[in-house]
Amino acid sequence: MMKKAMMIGPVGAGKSTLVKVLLGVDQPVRKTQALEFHDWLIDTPGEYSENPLYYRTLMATALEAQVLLLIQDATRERSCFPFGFAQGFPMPAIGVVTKADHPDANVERAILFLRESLGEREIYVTSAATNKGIRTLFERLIEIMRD
Ligand SMILES: Nc1nc2c(ncn2[C@@H]2O[C@H](COP(=O)(O)OP(=O)(O)OP(=O)(O)O)[C@@H](O)[C@H]2O)c(=O)[nH]1
Ligand SMILES: [Mg+2]
Repeated sequence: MMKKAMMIGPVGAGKSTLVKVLLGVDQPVRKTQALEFHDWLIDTPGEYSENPLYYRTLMATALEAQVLLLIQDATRERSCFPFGFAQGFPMPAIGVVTKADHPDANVERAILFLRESLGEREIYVTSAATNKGIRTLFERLIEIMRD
């Protein structure tokens, strides 16, 4: 079975955009309405991370993944994950800051938010608009999924 990485994060955080750049797909993104399996990436609707009613579904789907990507939008003024959220999952998680290119981006703040839910795990700072950090993240994911 092919190993997979799963996107977790609030509505509009840039999960689907990140899926597209990681897969090299050139298509406009739409709001994600349901779980979507794209090759080695699992995309989730932001509502699944925002509403605890969906946590059970999120957990069940996560069992199909080898690694979780906790997505934090650099322009967002709060975290959407509860404290220690990543520790509640049995597989490793890494943090990804999105929209680092944005004029309202605050990357340091985004990293602090991720630290609350992720602890000391690795964090990658990215922009799908400029491709910043995308290659490094891609290579790291390939490495994790090869193990
Ligand atoms: N400036 C900038 N905008 C981005 C970036 N990544 C995503 N966006 C924009 O953010 C908006 C939301 O992106 P999506 O990828 O649809 O977000 P999502 O997390 O999949 O949202 P849901 O499907 O609702 O959960 C879109 O307008 C994207 O163009 C980025 O790196 N930089
Ligand atoms: Mg989406």
